[in-house]
Amino acid sequence: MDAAEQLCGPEVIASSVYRLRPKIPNYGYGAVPWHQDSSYFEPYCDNSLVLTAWVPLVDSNEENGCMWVIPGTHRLPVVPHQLACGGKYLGIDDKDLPAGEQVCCPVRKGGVLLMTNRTVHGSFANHSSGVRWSMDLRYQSAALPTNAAITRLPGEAEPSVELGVPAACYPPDRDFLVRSSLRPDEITRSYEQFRLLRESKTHQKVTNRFGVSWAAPKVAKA
Ligand SMILES: O=C(O)CCC(=O)C(=O)O
Repeated sequence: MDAAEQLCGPEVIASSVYRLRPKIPNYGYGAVPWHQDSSYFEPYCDNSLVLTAWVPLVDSNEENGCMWVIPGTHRLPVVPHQLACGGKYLGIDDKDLPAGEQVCCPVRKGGVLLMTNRTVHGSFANHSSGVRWSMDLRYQSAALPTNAAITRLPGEAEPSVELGVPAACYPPDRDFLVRSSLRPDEITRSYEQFRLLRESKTHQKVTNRFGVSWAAPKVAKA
């Protein structure tokens, strides 16, 4: 959180895009293709920082499918993305993949890898015998579009159809305030507050900038 505050500013919003990932050994869908996180977000937020904190819960390495990055790509615009891995993810085709060294980033349990929303990254299959558990958490300034239930202060983005300002950088789910000196009473602190957030989907779609059609999720039959 201290790192997020240094990079995003003192009023820190936790993005609604947070995941807990069990990467199962030798399971095809465990691999995540090269992408920029902004490909999933509103284009309005491309040029602002949405910080990704990737936190492995076990030692991560090349064998169990740790993260890979292409350094310097955070300075590039968002490149074209397509549906990849059987329609489960957005990914960058080889022809659009930015040039640069592809760097494997082993991170020990308890460490964190920080990336921006434009850093090109991916993670590949787990060939070990254990599950590679990780969390990815995202932070942004409260001055960026957010659907967190907070008082807007002067200079902070307000949703506006006319000005093209979206409700949030990722509108389908609820952001929340996690650090603030200006409105500390509005920080989400309790499990109960968090549970209510999880139940209050906004049903607002993200701009489909790559014109993809997501397949309906498959529900396993009992
Ligand atoms: O945890 C992984 O393997 C991939 C996560 C990822 O690509 C992301 O957080 O954007």
